[in-house]
Amino acid sequence: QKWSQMWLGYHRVSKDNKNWKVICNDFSKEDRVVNSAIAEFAKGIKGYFGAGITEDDGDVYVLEIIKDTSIANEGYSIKGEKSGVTLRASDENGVIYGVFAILRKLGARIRLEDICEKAAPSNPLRMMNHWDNMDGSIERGYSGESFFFENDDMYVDERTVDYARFMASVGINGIVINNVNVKGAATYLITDRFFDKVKELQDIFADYGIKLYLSINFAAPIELGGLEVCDPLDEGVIAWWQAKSKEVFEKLPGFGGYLVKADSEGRPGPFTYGRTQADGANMLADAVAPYGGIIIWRCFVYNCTQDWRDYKTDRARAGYDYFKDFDGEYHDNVILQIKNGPMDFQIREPISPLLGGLTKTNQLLEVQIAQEYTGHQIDLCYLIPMFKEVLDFRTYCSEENDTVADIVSGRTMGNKLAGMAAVINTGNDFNWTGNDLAAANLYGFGRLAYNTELSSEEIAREWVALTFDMDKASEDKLTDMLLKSREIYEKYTSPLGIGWMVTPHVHYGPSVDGYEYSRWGTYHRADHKGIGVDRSDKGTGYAQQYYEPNASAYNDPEKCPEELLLFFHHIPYTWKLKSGQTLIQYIYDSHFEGEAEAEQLAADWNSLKDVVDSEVFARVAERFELQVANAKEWRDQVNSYFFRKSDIADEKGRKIY
Ligand code: BDP
Repeated sequence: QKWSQMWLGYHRVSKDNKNWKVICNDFSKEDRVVNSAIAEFAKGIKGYFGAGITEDDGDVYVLEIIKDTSIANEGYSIKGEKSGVTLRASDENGVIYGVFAILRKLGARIRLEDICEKAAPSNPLRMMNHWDNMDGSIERGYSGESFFFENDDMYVDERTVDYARFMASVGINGIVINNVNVKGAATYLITDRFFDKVKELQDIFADYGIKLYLSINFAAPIELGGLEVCDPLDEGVIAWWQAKSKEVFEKLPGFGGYLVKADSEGRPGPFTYGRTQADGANMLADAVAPYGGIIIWRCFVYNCTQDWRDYKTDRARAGYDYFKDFDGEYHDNVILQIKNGPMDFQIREPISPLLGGLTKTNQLLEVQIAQEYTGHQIDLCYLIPMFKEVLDFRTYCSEENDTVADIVSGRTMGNKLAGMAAVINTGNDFNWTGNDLAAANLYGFGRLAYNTELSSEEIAREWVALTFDMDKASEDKLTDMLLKSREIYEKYTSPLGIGWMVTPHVHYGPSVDGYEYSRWGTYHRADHKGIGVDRSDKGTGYAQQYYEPNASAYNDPEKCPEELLLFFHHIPYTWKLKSGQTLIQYIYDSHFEGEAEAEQLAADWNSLKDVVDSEVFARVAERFELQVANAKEWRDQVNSYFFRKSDIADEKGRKIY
């Protein structure tokens, strides 16, 4: 094996090796996606049963694929009986997703006659964003190098095909292959220098029903076109993007569109010319509209050179402040991509007030499964429970259908351009995700984006059952470890929503004041009396960006959800929490507990030694050792820091340095 097959390992589940016949009604077996689906089915039954696909009748099982236009786009219905399974779908993606659904059931040892499922995607767009650079490095990558790029060049191989299989197996239908920070050679991805190679990759994706997208450089008219400016209202610039887009869509038929990070962290954008984000997005949108393309415009726009002395400037406000006023002005083929929180992928943040704050604009929720701030795929941190919280959040943007899930599925506004995107956690490591257990986030994001109703536990159970070949009790144990892991990570890192306190730039391990006196807008404002950022109406006013009753709840420390208390308020160490603990005691207790629970996770993993493949076991065990060391560091630095600031002793008399 050259690389892990993750959840598509198809380990043997039964001795019943009777062959299968595949019958296709109204779908052509020659269709590229249907063809991939059948090839996958063949792989699956070979692994699960040692069976094959046959043209013969006789004593065989039958997989019958039927075109049924009453089924929703990309949806499927699967129904089994003793003699085989019938799969109904209205389009090719429905066929491949249906086949993967059958394989999931078979892998979970469900009997043919018990297979019965009807599904339709919750979200029209289900995307992965690679932060892969063309030199092969990956921004915030913790799993090796890029499997698309190397030495400013692009390559396509068997691994890319496996990657597309993995993505299709969980319902991903769009992939942005390059980093949002588009520099150097990546600017040339939309030129002849790379069209052929991009096309090759696009063809592989197309075999699995996936559209390819590219991040573009807003300054491309200057860098590629030799223009003086990239002002979105300049006629030369408009003409340049129109001609360029015509070329791109001609060279790459079926291409999805552009993802744009503008005016953010040093990237060029419309602000340079006194233009708005809407001006920038709409100009590009018009250039790709004739070809059915879309513009995914990121809302991660903030001042990254602000003054920490200024208590009124608040990075959390920026997205809303920059984008809200133009609600209704973004063109129909623009979709704004909004990070789940207002800051940046911390272990705990409130939900971005832009989600639902916009009521006339297409919205794509952005989450990060690359564990930038959540343990670098060293520490175990199953993120699906966090994503569920985001999706379930009631924004109060309308009387009904007001959750984030409603907004990004298109239910709230009845729009078609809606969905979810994740910054992906893959690389060319043997196991794809650095930590073998981090694949649960890769699998989980896709499953959740396809069906936001699935619970974190259902997803974890599926992933465990498909990935490992072990007894029920061990499956339960591993599932339980995954489900607890986010809370554990939160406990030993930053308390009650304050975030940051990480080693600057690297973002792994503690450094309580690491970002405190810097320009990034990421502060905890701890002093000898208390900690937290006042974002109420007496502070930065961020809480007022929400609808009622959220705004009032966040505004009042008595009503604010406690897990977000320090995000919204500056709180004295002696403040009594609902549990009766003081804030300082909570900081001590949670850090001691979190570290102890990290040790328990490591012990639980060790108890699975005999039921897990020895190489997987060793790889993961090594990570848990590092996690425990990391948890100790966090515990000791955070506790010591706040002990020294507050001069209040731990009630339980534990050792604080
Ligand atoms: C931050 C990362 C940075 C990314 C940026 C982004 O630290 O590397 O470029 O987000 O989302 O989390 O653009």
